[in-house]
Amino acid sequence: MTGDSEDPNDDVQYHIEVGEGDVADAVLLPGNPERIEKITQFWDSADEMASHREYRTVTGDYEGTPISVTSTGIGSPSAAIAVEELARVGADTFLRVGSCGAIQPDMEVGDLVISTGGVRQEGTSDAYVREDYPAVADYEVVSALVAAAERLDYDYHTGVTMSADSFYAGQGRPGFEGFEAAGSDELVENLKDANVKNIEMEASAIMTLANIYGLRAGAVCSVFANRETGEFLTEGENRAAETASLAVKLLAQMDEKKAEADVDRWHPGLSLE
Ligand code: R1X
Repeated sequence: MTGDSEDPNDDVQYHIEVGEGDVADAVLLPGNPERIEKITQFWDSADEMASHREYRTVTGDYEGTPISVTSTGIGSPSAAIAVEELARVGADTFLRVGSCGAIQPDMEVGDLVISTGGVRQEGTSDAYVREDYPAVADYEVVSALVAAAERLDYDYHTGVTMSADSFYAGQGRPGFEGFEAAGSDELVENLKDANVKNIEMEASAIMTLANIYGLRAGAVCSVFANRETGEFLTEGENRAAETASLAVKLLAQMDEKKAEADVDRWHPGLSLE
């Protein structure tokens, strides 16, 4: 357990209130603090390390692999704070576990979307890099998430995710009293035509920061809403939680394979158990 970090000289991080040794190398990043139990139900142990504002951190193990979860709250500004402060205490792998709206017609509510990259429609990552810098998921994280979804037999899609700063106008939804932002009627249609799979609010900032720092990140989101068909259902959230937890174990296995082969990066030739 850590202390009160309102004192910036404290040895725990200012917002998330965790210190060295409180988190595993790999941290799952849901937005909602209430989703933490839905994630840790799949683990073999889970101890709360800190709870401050929207940030709640629990550390434990999944089938022998150390694992942590930190809730980020909604949006990229607070997600970036979580990545910054978790990296400072030693985390090097970040898996966003969230919900999203799907925009392709073949996507069902409850399906998973594993992001391979992001459209940076959030302003947070602009504070770090120029607009033409890509938001790209780490391929080891993508491989582990795909392998986990396959093992668990969950329906999933891979592709590009759009991360927005705004839930309403910025995602083509009407504002209060039907307000329509300029271009909002075409926004989702244009993304759909460009084969973007889903919309949420944090993945591109998390992936961008991780790339800048040489860390690994990716995202798996369950489809709560299909913007094409109008369906809405939250039942897929457990699937994303279980998939991400298993992916952390698979990433640890990849790391062992790399060490055995004395290489820096995992590749399919190294296989997995
Ligand atoms: O990323 C999105 C955000 O965290 C998904 O759900 C929240 C908005 O309702």
